[in-house]
Amino acid sequence: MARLRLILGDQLSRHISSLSDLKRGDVVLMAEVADETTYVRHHQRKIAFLFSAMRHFAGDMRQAGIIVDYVKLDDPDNTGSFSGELERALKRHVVGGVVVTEAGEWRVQQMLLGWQNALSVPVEIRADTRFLCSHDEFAMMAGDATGESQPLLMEDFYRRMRRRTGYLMRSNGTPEGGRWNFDHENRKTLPKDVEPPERPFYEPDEITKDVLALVSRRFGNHFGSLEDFDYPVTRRQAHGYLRWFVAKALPDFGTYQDAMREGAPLLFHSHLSALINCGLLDPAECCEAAEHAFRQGHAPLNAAEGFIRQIIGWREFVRGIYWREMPGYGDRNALDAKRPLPDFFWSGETDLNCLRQCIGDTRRNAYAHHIQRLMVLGNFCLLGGFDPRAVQEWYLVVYHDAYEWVEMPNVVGMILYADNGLFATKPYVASGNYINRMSDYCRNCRYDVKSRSGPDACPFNALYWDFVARHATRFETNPRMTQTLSTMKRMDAGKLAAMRQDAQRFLDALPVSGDY
Ligand code: FAD
Ligand code: DLZ
Ligand code: SF4
Repeated sequence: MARLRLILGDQLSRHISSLSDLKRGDVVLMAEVADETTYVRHHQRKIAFLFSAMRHFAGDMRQAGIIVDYVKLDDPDNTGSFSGELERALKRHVVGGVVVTEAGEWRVQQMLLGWQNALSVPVEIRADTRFLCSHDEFAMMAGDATGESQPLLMEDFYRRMRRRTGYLMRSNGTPEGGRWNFDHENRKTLPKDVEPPERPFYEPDEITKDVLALVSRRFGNHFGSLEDFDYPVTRRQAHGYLRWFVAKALPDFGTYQDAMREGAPLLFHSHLSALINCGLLDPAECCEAAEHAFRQGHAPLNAAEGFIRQIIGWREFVRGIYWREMPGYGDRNALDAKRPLPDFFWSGETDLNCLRQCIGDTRRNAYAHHIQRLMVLGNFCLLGGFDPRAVQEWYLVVYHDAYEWVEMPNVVGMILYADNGLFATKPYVASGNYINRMSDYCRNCRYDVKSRSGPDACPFNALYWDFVARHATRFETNPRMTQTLSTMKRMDAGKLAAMRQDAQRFLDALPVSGDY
């Protein structure tokens, strides 16, 4: 008997497990539902991207002769939820069961798990084989089955994944270039005369224009803008963008991976995360393309290795952490951080130029690259002691690639140390000096990055030493913090106290209304 195949908005792949044995007569169900657009008030661009990608994906399937039942957001009978839409669809179609691939987010997975009891048909939930490491394999690596939990180190996980996938491995089982990791070569500042390559853009077609009008009408009061929307929305465009990245940006991706420049939000980054996360690109094909470029001599090893590490290392690793630690991971708050998020995270109106630039890029593009997210925005959130729940919500709202499975570990574990160092071996904190070294932001800032106290001093400096002093006892036994702590101990007590007062004054003066 025919079955109903449910495809969620981040499962836009013809190779997804729920479609693997699609038969004649089966119906593919897709639905734009209000609940998913508002459980957090996503950036307008994220909703537009995903709806357009969903509509194009449905169109491509129909062209291939597949029966697709697609429910639009403004369909008058739309119930607004996955459960409601599934129930309605089961009344429209005579089917013997439902097939769905497991959800990316714990919240939605709980919904899926409840359907078997709630509905009158069998519901088969399949593993998401688009990830390279299964839940069981991750649990095994983490020693969960034996009860001998190991410290979770990304580097160990990554090496295992390299061996298993064979990416950038030599035939004798050793890594290409004799080293696993070329990170030390990937921290160069961007010379003035190096220009990032011009990006291809994808003119909105009629489907995208309809979606942009819908989003503007329904979600025009959400964060961000829709102006100049030109991101890929089809499988063909996404694949073209991957090919462009590998040919034009990958060669310098590694070298300038940590650099930041005002007015250049993408630099040599791939800008592929949203396409990978929604299924239009497969993580394995991205790695294979990068490896191929290296083997053909079109990209250096530090670039190919750096890119592949982000995908088979960090991306798979944080997903493993998420499912291992849920539920409850989002409630962690090891450093007892309580401050509400300042208004400028939404408005972008702040005198701190680095934050203004990164928030501005985020508003315009629903994108900021990793170092902006980690070492400017994340660093500020950790130094300022902002409430982890508020920070999680912000990151989930503002980025077009944001889904809880990837956002949460990056926020809770990587930037906020709220999980007490489950996988971050030290808190990622830095003073203004780091931002000055890796960017040109400080040149156009009203604050003086070299100054440590007083009204014109860069706030990151006072915040940094205030953070170190505030948590000195906790980090005393952390060998990676020894040098920082001994520098603090050698500091003039009066100067440290003045910086700490400046930090307090700065934080207390931040406007907070909670509106966005
Ligand atoms: P590139 O720099 O070109 O990297 C290549 C790919 O590697 C990315 O497309 C992505 O798939 C993967 N990747 C790189 N770093 C990570 C990482 N730390 N975790 C997972 N995957 C990674 N990424 C998301 O996809 N969604 C999120 O919601 C998200 N939230 C983040 C929140 C914080 C606080 C931080 C510090 C990082 C977050 N990241 C998130 C990871 C990373 O910043 C983005 O994946 C990256 O900036 C996307 O841009 P890109 O495609 O140009 O990446
Ligand atoms: C992010 C998102 C949004 C904004 N809207 C929809 C939607 O209307 N329909 C849909 O199927 N998916 C949407 N998504 C993606 C889902 O939130 C995502 O599939 C789940 O979070 C995965 O667990
Ligand atoms: Fe940011 Fe400080 Fe530099 Fe200004 S001076 S851009 S606040 S790091």
